[in-house]
Amino acid sequence: MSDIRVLTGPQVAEHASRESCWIIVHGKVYDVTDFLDEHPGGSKIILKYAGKDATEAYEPIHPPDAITTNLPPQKHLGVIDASTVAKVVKEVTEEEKHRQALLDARPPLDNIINLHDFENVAKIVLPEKAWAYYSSASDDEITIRENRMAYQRVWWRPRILRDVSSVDWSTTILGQKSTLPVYISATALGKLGHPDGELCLTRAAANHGVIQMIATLASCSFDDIIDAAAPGQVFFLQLYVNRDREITRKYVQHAEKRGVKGLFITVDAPQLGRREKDMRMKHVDDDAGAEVQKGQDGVKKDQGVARAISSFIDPSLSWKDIPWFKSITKMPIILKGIGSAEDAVLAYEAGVQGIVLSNHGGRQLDTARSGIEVLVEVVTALRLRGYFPDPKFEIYVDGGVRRASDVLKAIALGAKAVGVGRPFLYAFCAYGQEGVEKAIQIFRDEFEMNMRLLGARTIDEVVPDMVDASSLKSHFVMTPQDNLFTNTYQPLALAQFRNA
Ligand code: PPY
Repeated sequence: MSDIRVLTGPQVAEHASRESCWIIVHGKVYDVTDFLDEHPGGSKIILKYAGKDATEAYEPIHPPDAITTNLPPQKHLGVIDASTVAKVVKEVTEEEKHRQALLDARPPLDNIINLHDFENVAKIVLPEKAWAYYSSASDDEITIRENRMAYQRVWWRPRILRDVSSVDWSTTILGQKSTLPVYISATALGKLGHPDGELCLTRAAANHGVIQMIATLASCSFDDIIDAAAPGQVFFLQLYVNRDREITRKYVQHAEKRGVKGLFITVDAPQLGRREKDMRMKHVDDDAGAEVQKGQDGVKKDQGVARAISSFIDPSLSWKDIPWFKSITKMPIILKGIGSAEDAVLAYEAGVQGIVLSNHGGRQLDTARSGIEVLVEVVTALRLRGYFPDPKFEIYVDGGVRRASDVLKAIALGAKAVGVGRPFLYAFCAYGQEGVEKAIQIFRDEFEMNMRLLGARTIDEVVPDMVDASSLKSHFVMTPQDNLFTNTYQPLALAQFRNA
């Protein structure tokens, strides 16, 4: 190992310009000069750290191995002699002090009794930019709100006198045991909201037999998450398909080798939706925030967001690629982001093992319908062709789920399980691992109550006759207002005048 070059702080500091730009990340020195214009977050943010240690800015936003996989080996210059780098005494900003005070004043976890409570605490304690990135949805945010409302257009037809002294809501998902008919869906950039990031999910899931879907764009590296797993803990992987299929092949095969039990390929994001809350944040402070969504220099910001994102996700992905995925992995393949019966039929005929009826938490195509509404037409179309029910093809739904009763409605209508993303994310942003455990406990309590009141002792007894979904397609029916949701929902803002 004697050929590892050791560099000093002053040596790195000499390369602090666009012409020659070195940065330090996790104790290693990289020459990123040629990468400046390729960086999905734009060159400006890298130049801010030119000649310096960028670890703190890098960490919440990138998986630890992002830099090593993106830069050719000759740009890995060596390690830094830590004694030669001046210790940066981090100034605690007023905003940070205020945030700390808010964190200290959080409601005790015992007072958290539903999933909306987590969202409300997260909204208050998260750094503004993290909240903007997590909570934002596309365009007018119609779909994110519809996701919630759609569940309220499905009404119960309960059964009585069925001896519900014992009820069991455990199930299997892709043949894997799960204590809940719910899996933790992928959300990105967990360290923006909590220093331990997605590991909070991993540890909580381990303690409660819940399956975690690991996001391609998690802040924690895939291996850090798997290394933290309990023996036998089950994971799925959410995949953004890279333009460079070799990178994708290696990533998928590595995941399979490490025991991942299902590959959820995201198919609804050939380009990232325009999320205005997140975009506005960049205009408030151009040098911070969810870097992944920033424009390249010289590119109009609203264009730049999408362009930057499209730079690593392959928009040419098509049905023709499915056989290739089947050839590189034996993991079950699930298409995540189906929004119509036509595509559900194509997915079945393509021989994948499942689909997620999802609109990406309202973050992609605005006014796309909710997963629960799409479920009804999908089941009808599949049944017509003799494709449903089929134990080898599972249907999942995600988006807007805040109650066990939402989950049970999806199951009654034909879903095998339901994905829950933001509520678990908000739970760990607000309370770390303990928050996630509490969220799981809340689900358990709600499942117990709802199944008893519904007259269903097992998940198999949650059947279509138990729901009246006749209003689901009527987007204008009146329902009582959902105050918890409405009170946590933050309306979109308009552009502000300077100095206003
Ligand atoms: C999302 O933000 O909706 C994602 O799916 C994650 C993401 C993050 C950054 C770039 C592309 C996708």
